[in-house]
Amino acid sequence: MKETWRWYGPLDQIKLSEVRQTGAAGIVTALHEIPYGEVWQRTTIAKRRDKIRDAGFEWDVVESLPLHEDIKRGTGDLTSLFANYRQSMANLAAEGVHTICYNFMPLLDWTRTELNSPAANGGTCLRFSAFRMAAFEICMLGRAEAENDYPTDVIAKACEWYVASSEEDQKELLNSIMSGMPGAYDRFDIVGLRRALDTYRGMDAADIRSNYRRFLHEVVPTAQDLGMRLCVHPDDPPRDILGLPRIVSDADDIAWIMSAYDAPANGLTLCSGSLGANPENDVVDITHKHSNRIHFVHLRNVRKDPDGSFEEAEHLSGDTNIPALCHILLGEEKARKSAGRPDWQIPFRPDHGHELLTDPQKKTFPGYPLIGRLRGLAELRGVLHALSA
Ligand code: DNO
Repeated sequence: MKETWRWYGPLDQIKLSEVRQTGAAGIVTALHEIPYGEVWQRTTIAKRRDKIRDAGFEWDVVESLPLHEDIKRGTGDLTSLFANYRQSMANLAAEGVHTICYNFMPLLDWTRTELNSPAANGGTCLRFSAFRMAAFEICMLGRAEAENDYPTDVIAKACEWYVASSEEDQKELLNSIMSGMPGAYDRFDIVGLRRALDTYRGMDAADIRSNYRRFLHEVVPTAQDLGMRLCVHPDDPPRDILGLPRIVSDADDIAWIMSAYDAPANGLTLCSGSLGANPENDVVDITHKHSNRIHFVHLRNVRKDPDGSFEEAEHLSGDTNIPALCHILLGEEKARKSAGRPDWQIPFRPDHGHELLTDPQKKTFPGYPLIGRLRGLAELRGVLHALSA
């Protein structure tokens, strides 16, 4: 498997020369500065690619070519949005980038309630606490229906927290929940978030699914023609959030997506951490079932609590059997290679990492410190070496 590293471009505090020292061979990045829905122009793509090449890497994966919210909502000038998406894909392909990760999460990308939760050996990790999320939804946002989404003991704890919280605590919680959106994306305040949620009012999973099916039918044929691989990232956490239906959360969802447009270009980003946060998900089984459609992999682990909370564990501890996933993926690579596919190698990246040692001194994006990820990469490299021997 090809070792890659997520780099946020010129915004990133971690320089490509530092990434070199991790031993990673490829880069995962995006043109974060371009507003959602606009075309990624060839010259801009080429300039970023050349910067990556000059540092000794290939730009292996785009993460993400984001979807404008209108596509998920099924509103607005969809004809132009689909045309722009196809044009961006064509421009990327023309500049030699062929794998595109994206997600179909309404409004928010990944969601955590704490960005600096203490980890067992020192250092900190990202955490999702059910009661903090409940406190946010019920007490801060005032979303009435949220009371139906949590058990009473979680709601009681949420209210306790809220009553004891300072303005600073509430600000920090809002900031943590909004942090899954690096780059030039929208950050909502409470009023803005209420307004944004209203734009989805009345929509259910079936509506979002039909918008997703339309998107796939609009773009996958072009991806096929261009020899590109699209790969959807699972919802994180893999469940409805803020009353917004999420449709890329479990085995049934993924099976639905793969059959909604049955072609190799309609693929999956296997994110072990996202899928692993749902106790119903057997990540090893999902990997096994869809290995021929996995075009990109995020390796990460989570430790779950019974109430739906979870924390990001070290890469090789936690609830998911990462070596078992690696074993399946190495087998899949072998099968692709013997079928003579030039693109047999599957790029993966150590997804997230704890903040360790001097990491806090660099103001990196939450979940993306240098040393914590380097530790994860080194451990995963060891597993892959051992399994390939
Ligand atoms: C979090 C990431 C996600 C991912 C997007 C893909 O760290 O895994 O933000 O990049 O959901 O579109």
